[in-house]
Amino acid sequence: MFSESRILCPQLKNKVMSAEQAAAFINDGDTVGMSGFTGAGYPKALPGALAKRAEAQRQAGNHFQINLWTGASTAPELDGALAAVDGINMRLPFQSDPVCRKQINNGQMHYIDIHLSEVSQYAWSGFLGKLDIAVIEVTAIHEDGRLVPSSSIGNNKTWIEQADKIILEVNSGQSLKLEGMHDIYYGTALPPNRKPIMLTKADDRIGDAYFTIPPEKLLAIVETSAPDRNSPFTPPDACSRQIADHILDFFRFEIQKGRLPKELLPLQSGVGNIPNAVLEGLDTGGYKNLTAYTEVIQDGMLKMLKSGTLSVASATAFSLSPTALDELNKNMDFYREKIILRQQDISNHPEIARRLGVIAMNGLLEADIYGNVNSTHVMGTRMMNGIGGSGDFARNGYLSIFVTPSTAKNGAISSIVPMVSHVDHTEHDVKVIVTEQGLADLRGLSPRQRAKVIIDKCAHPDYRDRLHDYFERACASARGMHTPHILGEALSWHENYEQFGKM
Ligand code: 0RQ
Repeated sequence: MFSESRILCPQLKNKVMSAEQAAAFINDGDTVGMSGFTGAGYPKALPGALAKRAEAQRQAGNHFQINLWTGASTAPELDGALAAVDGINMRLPFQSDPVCRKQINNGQMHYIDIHLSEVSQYAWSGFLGKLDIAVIEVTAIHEDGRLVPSSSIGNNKTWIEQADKIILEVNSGQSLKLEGMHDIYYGTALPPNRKPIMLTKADDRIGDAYFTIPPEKLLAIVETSAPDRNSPFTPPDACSRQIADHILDFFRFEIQKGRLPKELLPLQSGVGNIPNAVLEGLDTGGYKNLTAYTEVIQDGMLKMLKSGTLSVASATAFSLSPTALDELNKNMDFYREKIILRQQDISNHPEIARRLGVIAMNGLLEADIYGNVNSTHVMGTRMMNGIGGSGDFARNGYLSIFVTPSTAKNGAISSIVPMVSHVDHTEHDVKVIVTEQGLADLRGLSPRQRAKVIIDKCAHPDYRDRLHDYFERACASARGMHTPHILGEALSWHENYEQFGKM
């Protein structure tokens, strides 16, 4: 059907132009909602052309910055290219780009770090101001104007509906067989008009496979063929495997106790070494027919789908290595039956995470002895990436598991501290903490009980005595025995590491 062209709609076809011509529609001060989630489905050509435009404007003595909204992190061609020319005034809701990070921490770029499930509600409610232009990558355009989404959905539905004008990138590098994998739900509303979301299993389909746009909003179509970011996959190291083993033991124990079914509950997994090691462990652990209700499908989940360990994976985006992408593309007919891509306000929806009883597994920078978790701020002030979807799942899931090596920077920093220097996940949301040293199950424990378990099970032996000593002196100070602290000392713990925190 798309053998000649990926754009079959005659009415839209006459809007095809170069990325440079399309970039000319975007002006200083505009707020631009772009597609893209964890390096998948972001526009490939327009951001570079826009960066050139920003630079040229700057050379001519004109100010040129945009406010940039996306689904989550993107790629050097988008975040990196625009940040390099100081082209971003305000960024939201998540990034992991080194150039952006530097500017955010220099105070050059504003950044709103926000729960990924809430972004569309913020946009719909008008809290973020007006969205001028949406720039969305799609796979193809049907004759009747229906858009086949790309390798991520993210906030695309919201951007298309909210933006005054739209620019599309039609990427012929994306597999046409993505068609049918998407499930765009059109029933969302703002309070007081919300209805229950009738999704009761990870593989329920509740929407349509396509986006549509009002033709009068379309400014331009840019044709591209470049691949997604597709970072190579680092195989799990010894530390990740130890963490994975603790989690696998824990799952076995919970099944034995009758607190988890033998198919577990839908898995949510952050991206990276440790989550992938857990997925690999599950894949060789004799499990069958597990499900995933998560944000991102990474290499480990694809392998589990292939082996039958996982029967279905619901997400909003892919985050694959080149090898895994090749596997996906070669066997798309098989995977299309088992993968559903949803918009992020549904993939991360609190109502659904709570109903399905998601098992949330995410990374952290530091946890304190009472179970509060810092996922975002090095030394309490410097932004690493952002909270992403971790809060959506951690607070609302059945189990919230946080994973980390017990030390950072070759042992110079303890990941377990007396008091976190910034809180993303409070003691009320954190149920299990795991390091290579062991697993602390915090459910049913008071703060003082939690402190002992976290220090004994999770802290590195080099820091255990110091943490116990702190805890005992805090208890002896008797300033308050519910959550004992010596406040000045708790915070000065981080100052000792200041030299390691420069990013
Ligand atoms: O830096 O590589 O320069 O040494 O932080 O740490 O151990 O490699 O772990 O890659 O899994 O990232 C929390 C950042 C962990 C991530 C975080 C340094 C450490 C290293 C990375 P170097 P690791 P990971 C799904 C859910 C929030 C978003 C989220 C994250 C670097 O998991 O961004 O969960 N989470 N989203 O050396 C100083 C400490 C440190 C430290 C680690 N205490 N102090 N530096 N580091 N601990 C995805 C989405 O939502 C889209």
